[in-house]
Amino acid sequence: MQPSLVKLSKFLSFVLRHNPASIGLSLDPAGWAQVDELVMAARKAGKPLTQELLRHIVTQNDKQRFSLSTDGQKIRANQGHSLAVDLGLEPLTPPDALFHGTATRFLPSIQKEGLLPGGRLHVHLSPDEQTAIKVGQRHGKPVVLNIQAARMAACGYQFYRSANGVWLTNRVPVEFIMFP
Ligand code: HQG
Repeated sequence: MQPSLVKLSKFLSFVLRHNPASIGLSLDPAGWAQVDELVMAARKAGKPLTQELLRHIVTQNDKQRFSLSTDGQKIRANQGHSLAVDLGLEPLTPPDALFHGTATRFLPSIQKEGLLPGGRLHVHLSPDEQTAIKVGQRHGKPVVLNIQAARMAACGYQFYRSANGVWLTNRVPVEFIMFP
């Protein structure tokens, strides 16, 4: 994607996951914004967004971060929220293992507390190690933790999978984490 579109995509992530009020927008309880309202609010905030660009970003996004409603009138982020939205995801049985990419500097704290959602609603887990490495690199020297997801599920922890394939859970206690 062109750099200018990546910039707009990051702006959309910020607005739709964290701060719609920053451009005077509101989301419904399921996290949806009206496409026409979003485009108008973004333009008022000085962003060169159009409906056409927005639809291009949704379809071309490398991680499929956004969904349009079936009628195409609404848009929401698929995951990553700090706002308390209810995406309506059904609990799902996870695979035996999932992966969490983080940075080595967080390990001492994770070894004490397990994985916590921090600023977001969920802890994010990847289905494969390659993706987890990329996620970890965003924070520093990457390290991949192996999460015993099936064992967690057997102990009553719930898992969800976002529309773009990210596994979500509320927290991961340290006894379910295999450190490298
Ligand atoms: C760490 C991206 C200390 C955790 C990605 C992570 C993902 C702890 C950081 C999505 C901790 C939070 C989310 C503890 C967790 N002590 N550190 N007890 N528990 N951490 O960005 O998972 O490109 O909020 O390991 O692909 O890195 O934006 O979460 O390093 O799916 O679409 O605290 O964001 O997606 O960082 O990334 P983040 P994340 P997008």
